Amino acid sequence: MHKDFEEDPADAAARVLNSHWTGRHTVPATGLYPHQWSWDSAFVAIGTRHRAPERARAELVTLLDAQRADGRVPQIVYDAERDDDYAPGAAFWGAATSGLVQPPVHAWAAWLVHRADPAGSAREGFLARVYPRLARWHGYLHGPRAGAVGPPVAKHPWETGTDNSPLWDAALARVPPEARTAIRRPDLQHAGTGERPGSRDYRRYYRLAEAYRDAGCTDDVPIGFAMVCPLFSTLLAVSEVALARMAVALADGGGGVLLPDGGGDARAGAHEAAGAHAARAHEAAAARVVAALDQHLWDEELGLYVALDDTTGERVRRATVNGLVPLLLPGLLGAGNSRGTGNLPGSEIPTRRTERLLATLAGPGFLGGGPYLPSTSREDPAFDPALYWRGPAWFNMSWLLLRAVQALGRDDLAARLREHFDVAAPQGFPEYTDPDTGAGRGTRQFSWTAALTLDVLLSDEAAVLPTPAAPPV
Ligand code: 9WN
Repeated sequence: MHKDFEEDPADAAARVLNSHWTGRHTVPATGLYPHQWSWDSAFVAIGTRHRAPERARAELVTLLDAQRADGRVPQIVYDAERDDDYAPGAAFWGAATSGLVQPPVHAWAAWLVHRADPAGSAREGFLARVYPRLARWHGYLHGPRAGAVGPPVAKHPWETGTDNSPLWDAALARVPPEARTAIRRPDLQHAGTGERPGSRDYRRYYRLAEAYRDAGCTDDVPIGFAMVCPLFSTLLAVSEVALARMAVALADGGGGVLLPDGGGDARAGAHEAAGAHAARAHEAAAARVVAALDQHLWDEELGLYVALDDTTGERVRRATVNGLVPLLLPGLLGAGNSRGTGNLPGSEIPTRRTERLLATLAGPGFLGGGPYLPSTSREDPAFDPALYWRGPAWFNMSWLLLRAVQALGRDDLAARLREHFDVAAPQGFPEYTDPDTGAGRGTRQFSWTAALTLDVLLSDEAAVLPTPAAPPV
């Protein structure tokens, strides 16, 4: 008998993404997650840009088409035909989209998508279409969602993207495990019970979601859960700098979005000034987030960033991968911001902590304790190698840290993080893996696993936010 020949991993990844493309967006997984998810679409676009940049642009535009009037970009855009296949669905929210949000990785993704095909992007007016909407999205986060110390709060564990991380345990324990909605668990048909949050967690998730929905999804009524997360804040800072890059590119290209009556050579100087002005505002917003993160979320003993409970004012001293993601910030310091100084204002502070964070990443809780990067430190009492965000290695986290250490020139750590992607294709692109054995867990054919594998295979850019090599088209 002849052995099947192996498919090229990039082709295998593309096949997953092609089969999940609905014509407007990519579902994270056909069974478990049959709608469009917010941050999944950003990661998907980052991978898709290499093979189908027009589809990567469409992915982000579809998501932004679902933006709510107050600027929020919804956690889920529901497919009406599949409303029974995932819970809670559109019927729960009484709307076509979830009232919650997810981490703001979108502007960063949009900039990478633009850079992959500047000519196609210019032809479609991609930046001009997405920039104002992304700026309004960030405006929502800096406005109604601002926590007491500045950076936005997550009002539900689902908003953090890392749903059952131990970072949320104490705050969630204050939520009564009683919901009015009858809870269905279609998710358990697609993943093992030992790999998904338990029913007590779910009762609390629903209780919180009901409270938020019943308050009209406004942010003036406290619902008892408001957390500042180092992962969420870092992605916002990176995305703000991406908006700064976009503002400059738009100004150079005519600036129609930046000035109401844009276009025309006579106004070129005004466009440039408007671009530089907008870019400075985005960089200042990023710097404020970074400074607050550094002042309020750093944990000297754990050697990483932790979460802050906005309700009690207390830091949540748990070691998770979320607290290592700020390693992306020093990589933003490269030359090329709008001031041309090579410094994001105020960002000397995290640079001081870079070595310590790198040591924690390489230490026994994370890469020093086993081959793959766990979502929760191996030294945390809640560590469980099979349970969702309490230990398993997730590919988006390996990717974020890979890009961070590459930008810092740490090839040794980059090589370690890249190994995670070697086990993706042979196992059918699992949602996450055991951090010790690499065995696949959760659902299979998971879109962001495929997309980020593709990105790692096809791009080795050692910059968190590449700047235009040539003037933008
Ligand atoms: C709730 C879709 C999403 C990801 C999240 C991941 C998981 C949903 C769930 O799946 O969350 O949003 O039902 O568990 O935690 O990060 O966006 O892939």
